[in-house]
Amino acid sequence: MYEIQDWQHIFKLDPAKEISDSDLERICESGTDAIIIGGTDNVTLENVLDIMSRVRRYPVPCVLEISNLESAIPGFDHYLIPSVLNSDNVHFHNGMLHEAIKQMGHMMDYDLFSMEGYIVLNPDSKVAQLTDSKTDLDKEDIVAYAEMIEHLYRLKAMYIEYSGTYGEVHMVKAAKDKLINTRLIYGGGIDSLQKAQEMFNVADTIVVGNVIYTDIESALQTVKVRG
Ligand code: 1GP
Repeated sequence: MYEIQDWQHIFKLDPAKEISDSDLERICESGTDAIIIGGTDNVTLENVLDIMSRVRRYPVPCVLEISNLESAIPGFDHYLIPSVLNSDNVHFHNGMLHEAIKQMGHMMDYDLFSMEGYIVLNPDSKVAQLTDSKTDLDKEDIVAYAEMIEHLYRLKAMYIEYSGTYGEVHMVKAAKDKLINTRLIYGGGIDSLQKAQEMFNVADTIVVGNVIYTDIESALQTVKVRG
């Protein structure tokens, strides 16, 4: 249940954004496989704790995608650690993780953590700007990252992140074609069942974020991709 391998559809909630109790209930009871709590800006201990305790009212798995050390708190079913492989800044490859293990390694249950090999592709996204990601990649670049993640890093997941914009299907497919054991997660700009289906035809898991806050009905429609 808490394993990435089992997830087809995920809703990602941004702790810095407001969501009503009734919308949250609909999201948590939608039949999605998991709720990821994660964001780029203004992610604090207080807002992560708040959204975690609200999601906890429902039986859906609740997972933290770690954005900073301050907000990495106990109580989640699982923890995802993004390693942004196309960032020019080593902090976003393993620097934050190194610091986390120095501070908290003695009490970490490593079975609860999975690393994601992140490739950030929307140059205008906050995450690309924060992480100094090199986003002008072509198909060969993506294929090389997929092979690196699958065969050398051997990570459970490769995450193609177009946060805020709908991505290029052929880029996602190029990565997927190289993956065997590593799961391909796609996120970015899914705001309809049609886009959800198109990306789900290529990726193993789709992540739906922003549309939760702009058009909850369309967000809920996307869960229909689940088999
Ligand atoms: C963001 O990949 C997720 O980290 C989802 O993207 O917010 O654009 O849906 P959107």
